[in-house]
Amino acid sequence: MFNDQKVSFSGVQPSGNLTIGNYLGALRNFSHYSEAYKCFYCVVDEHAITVRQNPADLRRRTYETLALYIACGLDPNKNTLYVQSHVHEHAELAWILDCFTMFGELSRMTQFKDKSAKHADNVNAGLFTYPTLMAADILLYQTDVVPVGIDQKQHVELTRDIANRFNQLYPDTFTVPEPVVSSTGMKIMSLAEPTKKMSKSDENVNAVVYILDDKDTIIRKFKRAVTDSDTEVRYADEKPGIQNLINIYSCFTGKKIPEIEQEFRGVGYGEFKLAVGEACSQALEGVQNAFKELMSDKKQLEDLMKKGSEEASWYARRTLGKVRKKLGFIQL
Ligand code: AQP
Repeated sequence: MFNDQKVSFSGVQPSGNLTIGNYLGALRNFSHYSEAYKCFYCVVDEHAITVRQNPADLRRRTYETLALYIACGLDPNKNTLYVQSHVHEHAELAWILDCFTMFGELSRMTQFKDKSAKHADNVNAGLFTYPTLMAADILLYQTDVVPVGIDQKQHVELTRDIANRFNQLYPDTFTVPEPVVSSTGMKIMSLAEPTKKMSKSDENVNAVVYILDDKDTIIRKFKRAVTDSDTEVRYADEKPGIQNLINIYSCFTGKKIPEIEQEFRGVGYGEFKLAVGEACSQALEGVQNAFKELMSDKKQLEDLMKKGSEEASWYARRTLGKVRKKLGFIQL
């Protein structure tokens, strides 16, 4: 909370091309707060380097992610949109919070376990302390709500623990944030392995539908989605592929699960998959058109990055100043 106004904060890493998982689990929900909350939405490029990135790709994706924020409905005049590395207070507060985070807590983070297994040749300290940088991102803005997909809930819960620990020693420093996980789209699964989360860094491009995929590609990917040997479109745990497709269809059409089961009763998987692909590509068309226009003017995107980072820095400086004072650092 800043000056009696509630705050929403979230971010997306430019670590790959954004997926419909990122869109349905996070991005699409950001704009729900634009009217009533002070909103900070950040392209978290510093998080992305916990895994090796090609510099040219990282740069391009940083522009693209900012453009997608706007294309997905975030008005830069109503939301503070910026790039994490442009606001140095994030990294500075992260170091301080490292000193208030326990080794055991970080060791228990599911994402650390998954990513260190996936990148066994590069289990760097940044991968391990990623959640304290995320805590710094959130706590710098006195955040009340953090809209995220379910995979990030554990990190927001750790952020709450860190904030409470700090507040106990130094009262009234941080607002303790709440994770907000939307009831639909909280975890979109891979089309190739439907028991695994859809991820932008998945090497199998057919497992992932990107927000910017064209209609034919989207339909082809859904047609090839792994399902089961049954033919019934039914929402059941033993049918993870179909369950995932029903979820996706529900997110894009707003239809409820029983209604979808009814709509596709007696119809084969082929027809259902085609309908999912069409609903998805139709819903993304407007986002894709807006994205193309935004990307045609890089100078405008840079101006927006500058405006956003100046706004964010003002708030970040206030919180960091308070933290430094409470800790006993000398103010010159
Ligand atoms: N499959 C998903 N379903 C629902 N929500 C998802 N999110 C990610 N994947 C899904 C949500 O998107 C937001 C941004 O995610 P991130 O960029 O911070 O990193 P992530 O959670 O690690 O996402 P990815 O796509 O899996 O990236 P990589 O492959 O780089 O690790 C978050 O709110 C996240 O919950």
